[in-house]
Amino acid sequence: MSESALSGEFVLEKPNFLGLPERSVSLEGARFVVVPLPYERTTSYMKGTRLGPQAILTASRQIELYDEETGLETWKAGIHTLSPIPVPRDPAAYFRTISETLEPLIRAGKFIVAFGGEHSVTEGPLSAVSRVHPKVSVLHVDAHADLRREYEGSVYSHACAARRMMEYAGKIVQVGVRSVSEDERELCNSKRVTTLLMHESRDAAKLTRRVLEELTETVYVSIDLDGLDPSVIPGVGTPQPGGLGWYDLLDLLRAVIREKNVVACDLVELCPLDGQVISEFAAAKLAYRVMGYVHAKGGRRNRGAKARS
Ligand SMILES: [Mn+2]
Repeated sequence: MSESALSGEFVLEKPNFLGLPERSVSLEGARFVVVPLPYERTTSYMKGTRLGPQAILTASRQIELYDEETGLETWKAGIHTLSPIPVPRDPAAYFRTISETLEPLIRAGKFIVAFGGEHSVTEGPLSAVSRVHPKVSVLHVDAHADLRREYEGSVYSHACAARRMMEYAGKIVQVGVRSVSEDERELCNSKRVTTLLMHESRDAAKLTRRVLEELTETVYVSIDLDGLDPSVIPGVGTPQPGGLGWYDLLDLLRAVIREKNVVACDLVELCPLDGQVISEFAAAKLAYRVMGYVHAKGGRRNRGAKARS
């Protein structure tokens, strides 16, 4: 697919989502901006989430540009891939740099798709979104509640991701959760956090209705890939049995994107496994499908606007 491969010489290319050639994906013209965040500091079990963004970008070259579910060629709306932002020693400085980079793009109405890296990276794009949309709420897909104030001495631990989200969003709605510590329990289903435990939400249609009731109008979607069943994505840093099926998650995301104003999402905690590619491929396909749902909605809205005028 790449031009360098066709010409037979090896050229190190900037890895673009879907392998799109650089000239087709200017930042100015793009509806979607892919943000690789290869940050890993505090993983506590399997190491390797820093390799996640590159693995997703590489796998994305294998995706059909035509999306068989939406019937769209979403890439034609423009998907620009940013170069990875260098990771400094201080996590707060890193998240600030990400935030400052993304804020003008969000103001310009571009849809951000960030790839982690460990779950701590959510702080970067979410803080940028919250400055543009102060009433944002978060749909948080995860096997873990991630509500600890600090973990192993750091407030920026991946185990504190949802607690950090509360700094930027008034409401967090958690789905797929099947691992909660005793001290996280009091925050679960408190005023600002709705935790829909996996074993109590096996009916996907009911789950979707509940999520739509709890979210505000403007939504940030944070997907820790361990929220999915490990049969869909086995390559994650801290796997848990059970979880959302592929189609359960798609049904939920399709409904939320249709009913709410989803402005950005992240897919985090991918930890590539040796000898298999299903995890990064599924993550890449999930990201493209999310873009497809957003693009499909834009099309409907535009047609609706024309019909009314
Ligand atoms: Mn998790």
